[in-house]
Amino acid sequence: MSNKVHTGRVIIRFGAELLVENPDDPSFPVRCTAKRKFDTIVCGDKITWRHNQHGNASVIDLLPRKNALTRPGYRGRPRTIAANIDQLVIVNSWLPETSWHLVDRYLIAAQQLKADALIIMNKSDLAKKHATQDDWRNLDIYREIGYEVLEVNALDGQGIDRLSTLMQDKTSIFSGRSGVGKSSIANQILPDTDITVGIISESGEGKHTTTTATLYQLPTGGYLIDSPGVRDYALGNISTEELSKGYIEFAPFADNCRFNNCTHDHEPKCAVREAVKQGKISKERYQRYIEALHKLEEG
Ligand SMILES: Nc1nc2c(ncn2[C@@H]2O[C@H](COP(=O)(O)OP(=O)(O)OP(=O)(O)O)[C@@H](O)[C@H]2O)c(=O)[nH]1
Ligand SMILES: [Mg+2]
Ligand SMILES: [Zn+2]
Repeated sequence: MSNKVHTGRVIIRFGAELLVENPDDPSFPVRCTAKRKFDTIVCGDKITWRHNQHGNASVIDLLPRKNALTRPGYRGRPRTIAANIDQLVIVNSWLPETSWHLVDRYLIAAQQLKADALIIMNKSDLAKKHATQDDWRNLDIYREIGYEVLEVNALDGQGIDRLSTLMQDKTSIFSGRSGVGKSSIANQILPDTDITVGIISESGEGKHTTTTATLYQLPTGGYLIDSPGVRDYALGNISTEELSKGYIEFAPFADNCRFNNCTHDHEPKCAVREAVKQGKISKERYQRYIEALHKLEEG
């Protein structure tokens, strides 16, 4: 075995073992063992590695990250899910129903990661039965403030071409609740891949089928990371400033607030609140922002 140093991205991590891209033979990723000091390496990381005398491979180094998506884990400790993300694909469905708070939280996360964000409404075949006026209104609000909202059907392929185009040459991570169809959509985008898909219960709840974030190379260039479904995506440790920056439609008004550290809550002469009054910012989004702000302030 040559002693050459290779560079590759981490496909999946299980314990001390990593499956890593092999530039010499892309269809055969290599298994690498990682020392304790590399415990922080996650799916999507770029690393250097080499074959060793025993026929296996080991990690030499972790290369600098652009960013990393973390989730509050058990006991409140943040858990890193994946690294080097260009685009957060927020996957929702009509059943299980969508939490707009959760969508907002992912948009805040995207802003923090300096990543693009894309909102997917999957299971369009179930819209007739499950969609409410409120749901359509919320989707329109996201469109109005500049996000792309895609209606998708992972069973018949509706919306998949557009999604593929938007994913080209980027690393996109699929995030959202369990059972919304992240892996089903990934299967549509990756025709040669067969990711396990789960069932949902009568009540619409997913069964947490995907358990580990996994990186897939896209035939058209770029990468897709399929990730495990979340129950809730708490905000974690962010400042009130970071929170308000996640509501991108506030930005054009926030400069005109009387106080430059205005939280747009009860401060006098708040230009954001004024914009809400005048219908220039949606009441729904503002209301969710205030709820999130109070939650943050409670600690
Ligand atoms: N009716 C309908 N069902 C769908 C659609 N897309 C996915 N499903 C079904 O939804 C269920 C859950 O799909 P998955 O792809 O496993 O969902 P997931 O988001 O990956 O779930 P986790 O891995 O648990 O996070 C499966 O039974 C799919 O067949 C769709 O467009 N329409
Ligand atoms: Mg899945
Ligand atoms: Zn303000």
